[in-house]
Amino acid sequence: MREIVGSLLSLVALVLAFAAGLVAGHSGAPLRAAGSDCDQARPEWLMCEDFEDGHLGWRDWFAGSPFTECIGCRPDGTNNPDRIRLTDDPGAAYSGDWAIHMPAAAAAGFQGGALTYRSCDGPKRAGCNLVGYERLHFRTRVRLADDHQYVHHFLSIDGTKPNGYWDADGNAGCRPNGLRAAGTTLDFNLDRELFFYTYFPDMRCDAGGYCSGDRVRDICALCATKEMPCSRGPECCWGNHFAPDPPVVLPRGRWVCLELMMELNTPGQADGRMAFWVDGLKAHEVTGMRFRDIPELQLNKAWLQHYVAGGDAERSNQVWFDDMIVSTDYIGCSGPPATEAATATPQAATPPASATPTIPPTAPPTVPPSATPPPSAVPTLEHRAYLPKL
Ligand SMILES: [Ca+2]
Repeated sequence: MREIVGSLLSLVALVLAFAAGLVAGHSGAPLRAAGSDCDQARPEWLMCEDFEDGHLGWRDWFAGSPFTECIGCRPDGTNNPDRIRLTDDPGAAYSGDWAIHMPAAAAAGFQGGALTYRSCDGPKRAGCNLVGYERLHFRTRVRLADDHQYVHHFLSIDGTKPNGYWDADGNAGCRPNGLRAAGTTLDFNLDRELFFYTYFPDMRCDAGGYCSGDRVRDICALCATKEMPCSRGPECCWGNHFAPDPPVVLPRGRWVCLELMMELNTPGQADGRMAFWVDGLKAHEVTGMRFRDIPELQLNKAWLQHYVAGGDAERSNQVWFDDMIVSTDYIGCSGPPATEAATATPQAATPPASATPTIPPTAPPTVPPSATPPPSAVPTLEHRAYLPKL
């Protein structure tokens, strides 16, 4: 009897403690939203942002966030809500209540926005010294509006030397020299077919034609100031495309789990890689890349970007992001930790035209019981249907 009474008392104490914890949670720091991937962070994750502190307002949220720069924000640190905003509109978030919304509104000339993560050595700040990595994975939940048509540039992984914070920026037109910066961007075209848009030392560049006269002179002059002179003669370099065949389409109107990976090569060898996954299915992998010639050039930046410049579009192209993660290993979409190898089935990497990519048996992209995403976010046969576009 005493034991039973003791057990009952323990139970009562447990209930009271639990209730007290809930009250403390509500009166103190805000409780994290149920279902966020950030609640189950893994050791290899460098950052995880679920935007659930959005109720703090832009400035305070940004100060506490892992991001160092914002495109679509004003010099005083506030956001232009016509370009980038935190939202708790009903149904707008994948996890919890909050997400980031880039409305590309008419009042902003239909321009998009971006948030930059850098792996700072110490507290985050623009211009910090950087910790570099040989391989980075960048995963986000993304939802394009039903009528989304266009983005100029989308999600990027980049890298520099530890003290070269800005060296990965503003290099458009220049052939990388393997010493200064490396990176890749996951873009999609007007049919929403995904592809890597990549600069690398052995890339194909344009010469002659439009790339003549003042234009190429200006480009080569700019590149020379960035230690990337046109040493192979006058040329204009734009990211080379690496696309899966058949194409893989980024759906509109629902949340998609999108992950990209970049792995640097061993200096002196062409063994670099890049890959991307859609809803946990490997959609494309590129191997044999030479991105760099020195070990000091490493990866240190992930760019949550929906870049639409002024004059690019004549209508809004809206996008929402939630649950962004940067990791040194494969992230996946949910559930128990998976390994990249588990998903890297040859069939999924380079599907023959008639094949339907299959969900790897060892890493099912299922939703954990604690998460309650909208039903449309659960991979179904409908997802497979868009993968092999005929
Ligand atoms: Ca969220």
